[in-house]
Amino acid sequence: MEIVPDIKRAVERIRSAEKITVISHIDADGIASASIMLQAIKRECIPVVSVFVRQLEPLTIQHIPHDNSLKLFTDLGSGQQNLLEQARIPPEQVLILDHHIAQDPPNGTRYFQVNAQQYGEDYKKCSAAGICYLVALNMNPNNYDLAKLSIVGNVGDMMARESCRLVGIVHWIAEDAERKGVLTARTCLNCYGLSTRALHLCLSNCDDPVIPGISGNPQAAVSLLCKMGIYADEHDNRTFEDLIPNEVKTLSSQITEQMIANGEDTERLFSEQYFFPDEIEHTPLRNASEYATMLNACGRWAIPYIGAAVCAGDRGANYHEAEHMLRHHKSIIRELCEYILETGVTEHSAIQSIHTGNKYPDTIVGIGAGLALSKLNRDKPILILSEVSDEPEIIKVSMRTNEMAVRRGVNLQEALCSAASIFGGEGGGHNIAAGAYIPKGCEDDFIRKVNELIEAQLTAHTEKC
Ligand SMILES: [Mn+2]
Repeated sequence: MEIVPDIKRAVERIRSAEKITVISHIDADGIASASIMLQAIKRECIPVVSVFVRQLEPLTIQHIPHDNSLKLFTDLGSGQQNLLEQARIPPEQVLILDHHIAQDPPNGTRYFQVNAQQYGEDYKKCSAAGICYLVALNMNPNNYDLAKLSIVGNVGDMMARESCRLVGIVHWIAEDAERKGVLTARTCLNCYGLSTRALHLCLSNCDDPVIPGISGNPQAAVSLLCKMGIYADEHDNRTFEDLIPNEVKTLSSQITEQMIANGEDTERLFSEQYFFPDEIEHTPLRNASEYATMLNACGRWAIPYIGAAVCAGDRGANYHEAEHMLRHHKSIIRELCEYILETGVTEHSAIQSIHTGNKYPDTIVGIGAGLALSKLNRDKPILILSEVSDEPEIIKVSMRTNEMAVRRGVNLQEALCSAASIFGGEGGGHNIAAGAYIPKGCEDDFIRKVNELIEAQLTAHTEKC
């Protein structure tokens, strides 16, 4: 399939609309996608309203207005066309910009969608915010400033994770944006918090890859930085972004040497990171990955609109609210991580599991699981069960693993999808991070099944090699 004619058709549909409702998902990619479209549409002077939903399901579909507006679905819709059909939304009132696996509706209604998965290899790692940006750019070349949000959405959806950089069409978007002065791409150590975290915390939190002697040991990181003269003393708290190129070089070669001396692979030690020169230094808006966390914090704590306001340029009240939410988000995740480590996990042959009951919102258990995993047995993927507020009959399952396990054949998305379907639930996600909803009561059998499936994945991979 060709993307250019599809994008042109999407643009026409937007231009000919009298009013538009943008319906989007609440994660960073969803918020970024909606913001790109909202801004591009407002610039065309077409009236537009925005609706955010946690998931498109029979209940949330009621939030979509019954009017003649164009329903523009971003970062969702492709997989829920059955619901659109059921709600009798006419196809001429629908436009879907998505990258999730599409499912045809049972009665064969043809909804028009630009879905990244339809256009071959270059678009495989392109999130909804990537597709939305291509549409916006086609509406008006002056929309190039929205490339920033497109990169935030893609990074938020982990599109840069596997290759330690964005790839395909999204890498082109980043290069083009760099030429236009919207962003700066820099090769950095593959850590999180490059703009806001003290460098020693950045390094000691690094778990992909694990840096021998440094990961999990902030004090050792301080000593190393002092020894190298990058920190003036042990109370220093410069960030990675504060370093001058020469310091980056020295630090990089020092850590590389340390990895090699310990027989560790250095392949994932560096990654391309995307900085936004127009944002204030030392704020989370300064690079794509921290910006995405801020949007995720807003979405997961039920204030996606605040995130969208920040995307639209608000640096006043809404930004302060988002900052507050980000701090809250991080502290609850830290608490959850400690809870997991203190309570301890149950080890199975191929995975480890824990049930957090109703102690933490199901929207963040996955993130906490990922963080806890770096301090647990890294060889075994972690599976966390949690109750879902307002849905007493449903259990949320979150799983996390690391690149190492993925290379050994682990695919969490496959395991959760097939296990969930056995128990009448539903799963989704990526090979490295996935989730599922299952009916309450089958938890133990479900864990046993997932363990079996992961074991089989590892065996199949060993036999292939
Ligand atoms: Mn997405």
